[in-house]
Amino acid sequence: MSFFQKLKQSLAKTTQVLAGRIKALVKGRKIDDALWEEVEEILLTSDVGPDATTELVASARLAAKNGEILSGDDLVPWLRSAVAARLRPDEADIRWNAGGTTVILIAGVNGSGKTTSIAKLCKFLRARNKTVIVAACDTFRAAAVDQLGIWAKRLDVGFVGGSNNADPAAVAFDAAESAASKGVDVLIVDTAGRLHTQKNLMDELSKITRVLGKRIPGAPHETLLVLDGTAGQNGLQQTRAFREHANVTGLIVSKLDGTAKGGVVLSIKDQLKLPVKFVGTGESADDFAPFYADAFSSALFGEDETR
Ligand SMILES: Nc1nc2c(ncn2[C@@H]2O[C@H](COP(=O)(O)OP(=O)(O)OP(=O)(O)O)[C@@H](O)[C@H]2O)c(=O)[nH]1
Ligand SMILES: [Mg+2]
Repeated sequence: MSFFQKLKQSLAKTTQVLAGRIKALVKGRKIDDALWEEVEEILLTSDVGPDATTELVASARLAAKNGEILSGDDLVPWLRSAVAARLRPDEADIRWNAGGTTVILIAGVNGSGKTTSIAKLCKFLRARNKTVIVAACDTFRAAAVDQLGIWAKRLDVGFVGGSNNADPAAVAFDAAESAASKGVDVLIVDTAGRLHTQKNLMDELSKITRVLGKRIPGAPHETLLVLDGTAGQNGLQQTRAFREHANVTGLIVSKLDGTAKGGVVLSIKDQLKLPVKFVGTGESADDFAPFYADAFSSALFGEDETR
């Protein structure tokens, strides 16, 4: 199945609420104020967020006035392209380190999907012939190290892990050393889940960041925060907190398959001004898609791929 098909499938719940309800609402209906209010309510239900909702509805009203939206049936395709336009500047490839190993640090709250997203990223990179090492810096739990080790073996990537309770920053340094000396393309660093209120854990994240930069200039080149898509607006709060401690460069939104609020990606874009780089669409290593605004928007509205 293509990335697009998976994305579309994982957004099915959101599509049902969003496009499904809008389509049912506008069918054969005349465009009036009452209709716009209902459209607004549907967008908010899908977690599109107040700013994007207000702006989308205002531009749609204008488009209707200008004759670009003649009947209710024109509305869904119009929204699809308006949403794509809002998200488009968000498209982003990985920030590659042209001079050596690209280091990607993965952070987030407990259970957000960090380790699984790393497995997915490994598979994505291996399919592009990149060599990869993963570092298990979640050293508090032996199970966490094992979980990453098992994925590494399965996905044909290198693995660096410390002993139980090893200093996570020391493991990060060893991994950077190993990746740089072997000329590996990408090093992905897994970290323990943490809350912004846990000061020592946040300090530890800063320390891991510093140590990586000591061995590989400019590292980490990406610090990706994994946000659980089902957490809705809480995810926005978490991101703000993490940004105070780490130079977050982008987001992975996981578990889109488990929510009807996939519109949260628009809220993220409005409020955080951070690029969404990948989305998680299920529990297996294949359930992952790079973020492209047009594809996302088409999938969100249940339409076919536009390019
Ligand atoms: N449905 C679905 N489940 C997911 C997705 N990503 C992760 N999960 C599940 O979420 C749970 C937690 O995933 P992990 O990858 O272990 O999360 P983590 O952030 O590494 O967790 P900690 O290391 O404990 O903080 C697991 O049961 C995963 O299978 C996704 O995109 N969709
Ligand atoms: Mg983990």
